[in-house]
Amino acid sequence: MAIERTFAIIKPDAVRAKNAGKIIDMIEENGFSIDGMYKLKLNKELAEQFYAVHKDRPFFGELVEFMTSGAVIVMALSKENAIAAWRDLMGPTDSKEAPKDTIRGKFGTDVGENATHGSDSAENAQAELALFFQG
Ligand code: 3AN
Repeated sequence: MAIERTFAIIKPDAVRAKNAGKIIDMIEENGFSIDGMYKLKLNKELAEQFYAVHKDRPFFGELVEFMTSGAVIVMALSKENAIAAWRDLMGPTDSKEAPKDTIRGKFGTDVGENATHGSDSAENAQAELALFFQG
């Protein structure tokens, strides 16, 4: 199977709670390579652009407010089958339903404050990586 690259965010709730190091440990223990990584605070325009597919959802305003509420860490992760593997390691969107051995199960609170983001398809991975990692 080919090496794939995906895009990940450690969200403001996890950065605020000082769980970023533990999440990065889990990423490395699960065989991902971190090809790029930096910390930034998203502004409203970038958060709205990033989540544009959700702009008509009732939680869009809340989502943008949360994602701009503090620093995030963005990462380019690679391994075999990385897109699905990273979503498996994160667990389901609702942290309350996430198994305790997943990142959201360990560090998330609910469906909004769920510690991490991961691309859901090859197309979105490519677009999201291009938004945050040029060149
Ligand atoms: P995932 O991040 O697991 O791919 P999506 O794409 O359904 O989940 O949702 C994108 C983000 O929007 C989620 N990570 C979560 O932060 C937020 N979100 C999804 N559903 C809700 C909701 N019902 N209320 C608040 N925020 C939500």
